[in-house]
Amino acid sequence: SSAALAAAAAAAASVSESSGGKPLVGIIMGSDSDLATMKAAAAVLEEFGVPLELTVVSAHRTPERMFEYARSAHSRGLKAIIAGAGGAAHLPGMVAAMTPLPVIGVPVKPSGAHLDGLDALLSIVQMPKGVPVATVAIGNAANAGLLAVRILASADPNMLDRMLAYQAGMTDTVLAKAAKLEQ
Ligand code: RP5
Repeated sequence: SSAALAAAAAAAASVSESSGGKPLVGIIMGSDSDLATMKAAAAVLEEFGVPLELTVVSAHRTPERMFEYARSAHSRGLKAIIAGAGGAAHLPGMVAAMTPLPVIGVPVKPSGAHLDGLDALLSIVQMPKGVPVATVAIGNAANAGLLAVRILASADPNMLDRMLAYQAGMTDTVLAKAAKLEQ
């Protein structure tokens, strides 16, 4: 709902404020109905302390807003854009066409969709040579968040340390489970 989206956007803004920084990652989605999927990307960024912004930008319903968003993103200080959409999911590709920033596409499976998100996946992943979109699995917005963190980590030693700690934590969790199974 739009109330949920407003709450999520406000939470994103407060993360940015509390870290004293302008947003480094922009999360956009074609519809507020995508929020249930896309909030996982915001949760990852919040966990890593990455200032973010989050809003709805629709390629088909608000094309001029998409143009403005994509054109201004790099000069506003964003370092990466995560774009999610379902169905004929043109948002990530169109945004990638209008920004020099890395764009991560999230194929969203809208509820009640007939094609299970495969339409969105193919719309996002089949970009022509020259206009890349890093595409994650259908619905896997968490991985989009993690990829954005890795992009930031390539130029930020603190973020690199956090990613190393996250990976070590994952390894420990799996090893602990394996040890339990072996008992
Ligand atoms: C896409 O159509 C959106 O990204 C969403 O996944 C899907 C359905 O949107 P709504 O009709 O729920 O607004 O553009």
